[in-house]
Amino acid sequence: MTGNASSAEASATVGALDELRRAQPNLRLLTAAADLEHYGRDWTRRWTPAPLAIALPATIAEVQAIARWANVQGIAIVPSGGRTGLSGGAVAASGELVVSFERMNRVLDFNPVDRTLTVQPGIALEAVHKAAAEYGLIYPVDFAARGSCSIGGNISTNAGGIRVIRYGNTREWIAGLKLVTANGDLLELNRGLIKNSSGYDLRQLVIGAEGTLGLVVEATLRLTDPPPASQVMLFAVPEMSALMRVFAACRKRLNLSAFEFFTDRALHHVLAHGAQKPFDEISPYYVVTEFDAADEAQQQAALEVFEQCLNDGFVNDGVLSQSDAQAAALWRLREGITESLAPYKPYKNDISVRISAVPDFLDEMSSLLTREYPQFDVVWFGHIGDGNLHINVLKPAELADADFVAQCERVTKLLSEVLARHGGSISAEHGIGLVKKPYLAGTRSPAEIELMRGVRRVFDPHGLMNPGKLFD
Ligand code: 2HG
Ligand code: ZN
Repeated sequence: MTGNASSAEASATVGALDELRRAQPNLRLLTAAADLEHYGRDWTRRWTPAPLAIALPATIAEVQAIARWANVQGIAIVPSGGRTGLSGGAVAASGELVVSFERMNRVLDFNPVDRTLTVQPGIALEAVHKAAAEYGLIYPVDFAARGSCSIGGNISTNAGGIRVIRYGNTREWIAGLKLVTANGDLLELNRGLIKNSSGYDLRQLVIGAEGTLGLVVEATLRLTDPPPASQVMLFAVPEMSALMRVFAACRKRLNLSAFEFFTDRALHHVLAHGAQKPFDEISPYYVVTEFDAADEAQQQAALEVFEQCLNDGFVNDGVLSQSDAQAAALWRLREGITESLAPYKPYKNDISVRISAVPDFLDEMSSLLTREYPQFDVVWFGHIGDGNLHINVLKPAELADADFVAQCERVTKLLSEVLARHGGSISAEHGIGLVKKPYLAGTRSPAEIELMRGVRRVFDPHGLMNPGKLFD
């Protein structure tokens, strides 16, 4: 493109923004460089933010007006929640309008009969937890970014987290959605119904669509009873092949709500970041599991599982929480990993296979990573009880970002082939966004991708809703 053409384009988009200002005088719009930078990126730090502007609507009517304006002007929209995403789904690097839901962050309604909480999309997950607790109930989806991530973003990636083995993903807990489509229409999807056998479930299509089918402007969340009192146990595990054996032993006797693992490298970083050392000896693997422990029989069962695993050689050591504070300290070892690795600009994989495929997949993955990454610190952890593993490859300080990413992408290509052989997915819970887009074809068939594109075209014929995410 010539300099003239791009400057003509720039003044056209500035004109378009003036048009939006005139049409919506109360709409808050930000254009300062620091705001463009702040709202134009997520936790992936790979792209240089370059949005046109940031809109902070306060009402659904404003969101509709924005969508109509964007449709007429041909301007792309990037929806923005807590921007804690790890796949680049909220990155605005090409003159888009970022629509931040930061001001739409309230609880709108609690219905005690339906046991639902209706919220605006910008509310943080932790605020949802607190609101549910005020009514003696829980919203059970939970993960480390709870304080910063927003429900709108959770819905857009079908977020999972640490209690999926008991409660499932976000998808299971969305009773209804309001969606503003690309042409500014407002759809009310499923309206909180438990039973609704009336054709395609558009609500479920929107969950996990990463903002490519429209803007989620309200959500009705299902709540449930709080679980019984629980305990947390940390195991030191001597070898990889024992991990799923420990899982089987725990699952047989205990009512599990979480089963997570991490490696010695993860422990190393989390300890360096201030966590407390759990055992004197270092083991190659660790498991954190949480289970119901409301009575003595359940607590006794946990001790017996530990003894059995010790006798079978599946674990070397263990610690059982005796208080909420101890449980929180054990959880910190797992939940603090991402933050402890952040200074190393890690390259991330978030992959899944069926639970039954985990042992064979782990074997193959482990040889691949050992062979292909001899030069890097590679940290594994994740939700192994539901088949979801996180791999973080740490960037050596002296290596240029682009070289590092290129090396990791070559290995991810190989990893996606291993995943395809084991029937797995290149994105378990973080979404495809920009980061995983090149590997989508390893997880979804050409026919599926074609149908997905077709759905996208129906919802958004001009391709203005979070373009470039999921697929080109
Ligand atoms: C977690 O399970 C998150 O802690 C983040 O999904 C994973 O940082 C990661 O790779
Ligand atoms: Zn995770």
